[in-house]
Amino acid sequence: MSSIPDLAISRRIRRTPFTERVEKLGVKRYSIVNHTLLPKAFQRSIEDDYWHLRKHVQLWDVSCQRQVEIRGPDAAKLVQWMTPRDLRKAKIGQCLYITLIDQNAGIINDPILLKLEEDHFWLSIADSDVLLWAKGLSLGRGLDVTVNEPDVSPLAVQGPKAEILMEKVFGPSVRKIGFFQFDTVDFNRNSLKVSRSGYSKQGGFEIYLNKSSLGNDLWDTLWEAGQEFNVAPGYPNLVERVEGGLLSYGNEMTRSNNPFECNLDQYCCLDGSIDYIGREALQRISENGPIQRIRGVIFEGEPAPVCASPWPIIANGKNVGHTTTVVWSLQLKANLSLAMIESEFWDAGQRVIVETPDGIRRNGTVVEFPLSII
Ligand code: THG
Repeated sequence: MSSIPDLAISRRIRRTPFTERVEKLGVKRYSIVNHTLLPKAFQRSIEDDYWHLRKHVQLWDVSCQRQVEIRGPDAAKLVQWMTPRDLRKAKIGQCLYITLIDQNAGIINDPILLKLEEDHFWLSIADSDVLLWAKGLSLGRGLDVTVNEPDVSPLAVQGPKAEILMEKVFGPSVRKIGFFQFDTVDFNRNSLKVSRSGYSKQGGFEIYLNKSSLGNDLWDTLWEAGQEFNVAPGYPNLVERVEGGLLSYGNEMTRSNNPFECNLDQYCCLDGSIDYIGREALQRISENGPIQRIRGVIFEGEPAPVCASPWPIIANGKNVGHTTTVVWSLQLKANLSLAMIESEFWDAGQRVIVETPDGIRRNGTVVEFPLSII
């Protein structure tokens, strides 16, 4: 086995308001999302971090979830034009999981939308350059909006003890924030948005730090207050998110997938009552039905090697799909994959073979999505 090569870091790879602190705590590995560092390992094993996340509370530097701010008289019109989700009933203070699609219904991104005011939105984005897409659309359509990336860096507080830690730092009002809603809290005489959301199924909050210079203070305050709750540094945990069925842009979906293929049907308005990019394409796909969908596949054998490329999935002697993300499930004690599978073979219970890169063909079974294992 060759060792993992180092990454050459330049100014093009952006540090965050929390990088100093995560480095002090011994961050061991980074990924890069939206041209920004994302911690992916600290001193403990990913397994230990998984169990810790399910029991205690973690601070995650998810500054790479950049905000694309859309503001001005035509802001609501632009945001609705970018997504098939019906936003007519969206309320100020609400977070909405949405897809952005192109004219072929290919997925551009799957952000969380925060509605700050009637004419003011943040798209809290996954890994693709939404800022340029939104700027291009606004210029092309002559819309009266500004599109910016503000100085906003989310810090996620995740795990079952997130609520008690947040209450200790920001007061009891945070308890009233409902799932996928946000409110404003005070920190050092600054007002910060806080949402009840995050890229795990363990519950928690995201704090949208709007002044980079306060990064160390915010981290230290949560860190010190969190000592009695066994706080630890963390990161979006691959095993936990696959078990929980959370999708990842660039892995389960790319621009060559449409929302149905990713089981995002419930976020698509198809009755023709709203106008958005890709509507005709999406309606056409809906009429014929998608040809493939994301499913789970559980397969046997030793933990599959860590490898980010897709592996073939075989049934009846032919290729019927591919893996998108594979983990060793700590709950199932088995290999668990999210996988894109053709329609004839996507029913739960379908027997398949997964061809792992060590050349071994492993027997597997398709399971429904969302996976009902947690
Ligand atoms: N938080 C914030 N921004 C983000 C993410 C985040 N941007 C990038 C990425 N994550 C966006 N992708 C997702 C995918 C799933 C969820 C959140 C962001 C999620 N889904 C819930 C589920 O599937 O159970 C609930 C969805 C719903 O009820 O609408 O939480 O994590 N700020």
